[in-house]
Amino acid sequence: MHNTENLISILIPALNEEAGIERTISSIPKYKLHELGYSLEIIVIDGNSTDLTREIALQKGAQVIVEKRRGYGRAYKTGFDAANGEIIVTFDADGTYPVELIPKYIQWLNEKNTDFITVNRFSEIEKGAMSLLHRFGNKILSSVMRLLYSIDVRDSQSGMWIMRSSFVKRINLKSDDMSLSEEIKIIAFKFFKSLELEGRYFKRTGTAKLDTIKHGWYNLVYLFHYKKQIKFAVTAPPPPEIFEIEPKIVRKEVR
Ligand SMILES: Nc1nc2c(ncn2[C@@H]2O[C@H](COP(=O)(O)OP(=O)(O)OP(=O)(O)O)[C@@H](O)[C@H]2O)c(=O)[nH]1
Ligand SMILES: [Mg+2]
Repeated sequence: MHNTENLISILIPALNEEAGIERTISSIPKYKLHELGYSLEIIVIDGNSTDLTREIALQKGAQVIVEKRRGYGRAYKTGFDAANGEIIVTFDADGTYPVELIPKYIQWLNEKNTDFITVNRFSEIEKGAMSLLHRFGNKILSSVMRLLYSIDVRDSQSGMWIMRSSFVKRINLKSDDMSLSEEIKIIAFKFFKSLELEGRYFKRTGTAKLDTIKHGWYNLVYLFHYKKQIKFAVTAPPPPEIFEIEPKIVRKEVR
């Protein structure tokens, strides 16, 4: 990963999302972001889909990386390694997240000098976008996360994040599964300057990859398990550049 100024990397994990990938990529406000002085790279991390996801993504101008190893978290770790932008934005390939708000979120990232922003889906949920069970499970996971880690996050499972590459370079992510979503927030809110902003959540296009009970339980257990891992979450900051070190002036008495 090298760092390119004014480049935004948009990362979209996708597993059999032929129904939603086109709309998701089309809804990215490319012109608005260009007006603000940014260029874009759109990277779809495809989990070896058996439908037309890859073909549609390429047609829409995205780069496609095939990550055969299963898992949402695995896909993101591969995507982070490939991203070249100084800002990284993530969301699902199913049309659920408020992609049209990216310029606003980037403004916040810059004005508040923030490392990581997560979007709260609960601020406005379209009818039918989240089942009662799903809502209940999300609330429990978020409450447990707040209690265990003393961080103020309402939506622990949101998958839309806006962050700096300098943040991504300094963190060690463990999870290969859906629990990567809570892990990245724990690290961001405990050790970096982070914000949770109002968002929206729309009804999904295509079929869910999430098994509510299985992933819900796994993510709950992960919150407890991660307590022992958190000490490995952040790597030391890079050493200061040589020119930042104050030169020592040694005076020799001249007789
Ligand atoms: N590459 C890759 N992508 C995945 C994998 N599992 C899920 N995804 C993608 O990750 C995103 C999140 O999965 P979803 O099924 O939408 O999970 P969710 O958002 O919690 O559930 P919904 O509210 O039903 O959308 C989607 O874009 C999926 O296609 C995987 O194993 N590999
Ligand atoms: Mg989704």
